[in-house]
Amino acid sequence: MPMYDPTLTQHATGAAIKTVEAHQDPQEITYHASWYCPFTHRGWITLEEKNIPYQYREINIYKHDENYDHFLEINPKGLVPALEYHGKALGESLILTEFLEDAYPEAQPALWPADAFERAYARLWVDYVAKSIVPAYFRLIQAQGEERQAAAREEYYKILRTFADLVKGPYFLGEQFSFVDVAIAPFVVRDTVLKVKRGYERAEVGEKWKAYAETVEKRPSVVKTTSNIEDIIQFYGPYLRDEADSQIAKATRQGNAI
Ligand SMILES: N[C@@H](CCC(=O)N[C@@H](CS)C(=O)NCC(=O)O)C(=O)O
Repeated sequence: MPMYDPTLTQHATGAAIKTVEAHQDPQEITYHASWYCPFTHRGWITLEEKNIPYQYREINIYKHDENYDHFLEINPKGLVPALEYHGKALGESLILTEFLEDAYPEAQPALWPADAFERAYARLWVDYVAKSIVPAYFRLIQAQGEERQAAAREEYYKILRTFADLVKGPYFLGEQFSFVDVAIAPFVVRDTVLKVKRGYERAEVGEKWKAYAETVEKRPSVVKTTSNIEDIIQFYGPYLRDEADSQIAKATRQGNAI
């Protein structure tokens, strides 16, 4: 079981706590979530964005209780988030967000473009977020020593610039807020961890990135699902010391993705 920090808050804080409180009644969807988790955040943004009814259930993967036992039963991989729908469950944040669009076609806004080519193009960039941006984010968080941190920071800047150059503005695809923005938004709001602890500056990536990041972090669905940044920074403590033993932390150490 991953390392547990007993002083860490066990529930959402800040704006996100109100959203949790507003979603306690049973619904067709139960969202098994952890307040600090960037992958959880993607599905949560999607649910809020599309105004789909859901029950939020906090899963503490560090301290097992009844919620956790049920979660593990329906989702044996044990990674949050999991989405429970009519007694069946889906894991993997990017897959369950797609499911929401397919299962609730009437729920607006649509997060995939209607045009087939545009949709494939959006998928390419969701894939880039998952395979290039997210691993580089964790490499920078877990990098130890100034030299390695500087190298990881430069690498992260470079990877973000490739993405930022293609931002049409205000969102990645232009006027439409899409799954590309959903995929990256949790890592945009969590870049304060890098700013405070790793010397990262948005402006170093470029002005276009800075403007995009400021737009994404102000999106109401993102604001409503984000806890206080001090709590998020505290959550990353073991990662910042490279002591975390979660699957993603281990994969990062071994140079793999999960
Ligand atoms: N690829 C997964 C990653 C999910 C993930 O790594 N979740 C973390 C919390 S942020 C987790 O459940 N870790 C538990 C563990 O590693 O044992 C997704 O996109 O949903």
